[in-house]
Amino acid sequence: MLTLYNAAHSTCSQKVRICLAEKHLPFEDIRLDLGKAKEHLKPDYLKLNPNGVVPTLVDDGRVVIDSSVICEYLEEKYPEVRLSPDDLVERARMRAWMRFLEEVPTAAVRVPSFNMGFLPRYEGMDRKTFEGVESDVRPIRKQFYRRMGPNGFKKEDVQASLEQMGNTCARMNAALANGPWLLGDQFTLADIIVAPLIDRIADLGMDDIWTEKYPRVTDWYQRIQTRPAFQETFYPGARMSEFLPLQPAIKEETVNE
Ligand SMILES: N[C@@H](CCC(=O)N[C@@H](CS)C(=O)NCC(=O)O)C(=O)O
Repeated sequence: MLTLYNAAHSTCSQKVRICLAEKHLPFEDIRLDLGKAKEHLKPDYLKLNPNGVVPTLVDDGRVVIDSSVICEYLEEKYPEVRLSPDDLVERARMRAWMRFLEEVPTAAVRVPSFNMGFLPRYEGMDRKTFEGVESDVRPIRKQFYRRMGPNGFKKEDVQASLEQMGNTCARMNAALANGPWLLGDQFTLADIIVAPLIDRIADLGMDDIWTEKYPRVTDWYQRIQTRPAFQETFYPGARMSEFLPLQPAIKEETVNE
């Protein structure tokens, strides 16, 4: 029996939902409110996931956290549908993609997402109140929230994030020369981990990062959207733009004080 604590629009949750759907694994879908209710920061949830983030998987009463780790766990525990290469060097290549995707674009995509979608929640809040109710309560995201502050990330932070997304697309475009997937013929966890990030950038209306320069990324994105697992994951309400009015990524007047 699998239970997934997750949030509809969370890119990390979407990574795991794609993986579960690709493997045709049914699961109990517990959707947390990360907004007003902050259900991911309640004591009972923190017992499962002390990082205070989603997703968390519970498999027969045993807890697994961290989206990429959960995907690798599912791959090992439920190998009937294979999402990683048999060849060990190729598997290492897939893992190198996964680490890169966690370190670079997963972190980068948060910056425009917060500025464009979540910032209005803090409108009118002074820094002290913001730190009391928003940054200081988050086990692993205090500094991220403090850096953002109630007025959003600075222009340079947004620009740096978009540059990192551009670099990711350049790497994808190069790898996809041997496509259709990042590792060649086989659809793997690497494709799964990057999919929600590319989808988020498209949802934010920033797909011009790849449309002109990296045509193989456009083709890959079209291809992955035709997979039933993708359709299942991105159900109505799973995209930020569906429930948040999007603001410009860069507010010229942002002083971040
Ligand atoms: N490394 C973690 C990161 C998870 C994460 O950052 N989740 C976000 C949603 S995508 C979250 O729960 N954010 C809560 C918050 O900002 O308070 C993973 O991959 O599972």
